[in-house]
Amino acid sequence: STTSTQGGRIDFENVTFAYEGASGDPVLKNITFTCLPGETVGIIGSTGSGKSSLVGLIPRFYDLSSGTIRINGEDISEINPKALREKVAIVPQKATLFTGTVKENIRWGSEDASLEDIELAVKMSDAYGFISDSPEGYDTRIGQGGVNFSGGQKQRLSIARALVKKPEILILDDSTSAVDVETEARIKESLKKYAKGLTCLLIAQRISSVVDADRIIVLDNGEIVGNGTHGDLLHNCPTYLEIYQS
Ligand code: DGT
Repeated sequence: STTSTQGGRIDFENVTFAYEGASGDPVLKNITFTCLPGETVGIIGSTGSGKSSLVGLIPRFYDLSSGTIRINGEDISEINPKALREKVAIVPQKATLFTGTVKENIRWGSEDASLEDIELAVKMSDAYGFISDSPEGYDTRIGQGGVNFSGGQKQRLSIARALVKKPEILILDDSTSAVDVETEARIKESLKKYAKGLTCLLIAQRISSVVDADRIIVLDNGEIVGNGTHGDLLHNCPTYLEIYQS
């Protein structure tokens, strides 16, 4: 069995964005790019370059100052919030788990997910091992703030929570920063295998997390300064080369 294989197309058209009340330059300037259904697109750039702000616009955490974002051709400002939530799953930088069981935490927001859906989601996020190692399995209680889980385990649980929704678009905002390189590779492998058509946006700090993406978008100070494969960017994007060599 697989999760949703219908990936979503994303189009940013001349998107400019400033936080409400903030003065100075907008955080994102004239952003234009497309992600095709099923593509994995990395987003890289220094701290404060606008990566989290950019992906936060897709589930409409914030309103654009100007420009348009489309999902499968439809302007996101015209998609009803519930439908948008079903299409786009975002795993934020800081995983937020609540006191409750593992199962409740994974099901949060997708209450009718079957045990089978949950099982597939935890397999894809590489959480199956530590959940089944625990005597209470899915009924293991998560303490306040998830104190009884490591940072990497919490990230894997929140990736499972996103996957169980069977989204068309999965956004991982630096969501594997606390897992080791082997685990990260396993998660990417199983996403490729089980969530074939899923469109993935992957914010990363380390280049190694995005080298094998179909494309990588490079942000610098709120602007796109590169958009291509790892090989392309090494040749034609000084900012990328700089991150690579740092
Ligand atoms: P990171 O996560 O440290 O790698 O940085 P990015 O690339 O994800 O950047 P981002 O989008 O968090 O921040 C871009 C700029 O926007 C930066 O100057 C900080 C500012 N900013 C971020 N969040 C907010 C917010 O909630 N309100 C205001 N006024 N400014 C914000």
